[in-house]
Amino acid sequence: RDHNNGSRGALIVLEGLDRSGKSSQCSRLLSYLVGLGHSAELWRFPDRSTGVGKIISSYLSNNSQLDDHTIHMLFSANRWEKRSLMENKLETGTTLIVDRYSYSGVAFSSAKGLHFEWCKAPEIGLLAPDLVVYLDILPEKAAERGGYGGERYEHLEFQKKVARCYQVLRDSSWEIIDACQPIEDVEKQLKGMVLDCVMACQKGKPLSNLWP
Ligand code: 2DT
Ligand code: MG
Repeated sequence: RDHNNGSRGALIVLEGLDRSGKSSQCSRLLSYLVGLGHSAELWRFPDRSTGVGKIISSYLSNNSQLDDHTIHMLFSANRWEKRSLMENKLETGTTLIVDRYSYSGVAFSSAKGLHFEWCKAPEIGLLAPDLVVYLDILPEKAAERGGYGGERYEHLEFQKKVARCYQVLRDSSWEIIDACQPIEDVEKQLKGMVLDCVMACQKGKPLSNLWP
């Protein structure tokens, strides 16, 4: 089955601290949508496969050092280099489930002390998500889950700052899910929100740009 009928796909973004469950929920969502006959893909930022992505990856694994402003702009550039493909996919009916987006960009860089509005500026003109879901978890709870890798930013003290920056960034359009619930409960709530969003986009909700 193909529910597409010439309508556009939805841009769905999951945000949250490290270990909040974004990646597992993204893959569950993908199987769910594909199972329903929708055209859907799972994307993530940073996309480490591109040239810019490789520089970012080396920075995150502490194999290189970069000025905070410089790496901020590279994260943004990494979204810009995917923008036209993203628009194309959406317009041809593919729904994109995206693991982190501009909100991570602003939250993580402003957590280092960079100016909030300065951090938002390079994101202007990227595609605005149709749905942003924040998987809400206390930094302490996320840390208790274990499994922080050795990457830059994967430390409780920094994650606490990131959590505060996400609070500043979040607006009334975001959906918030308590990520401390059992994984199946999170999944169930997420599926409902995502399906509503996919339907709204099929019915002609227009694409727009950041920041709305
Ligand atoms: P993953 O662990 O999800 O691969 O993320 N980050 C991410 C930023 O600082 N700026 C951004 O624009 C994005 C998308 C969050 C790797 C780390 O990179 C951070 C965690
Ligand atoms: Mg990580």
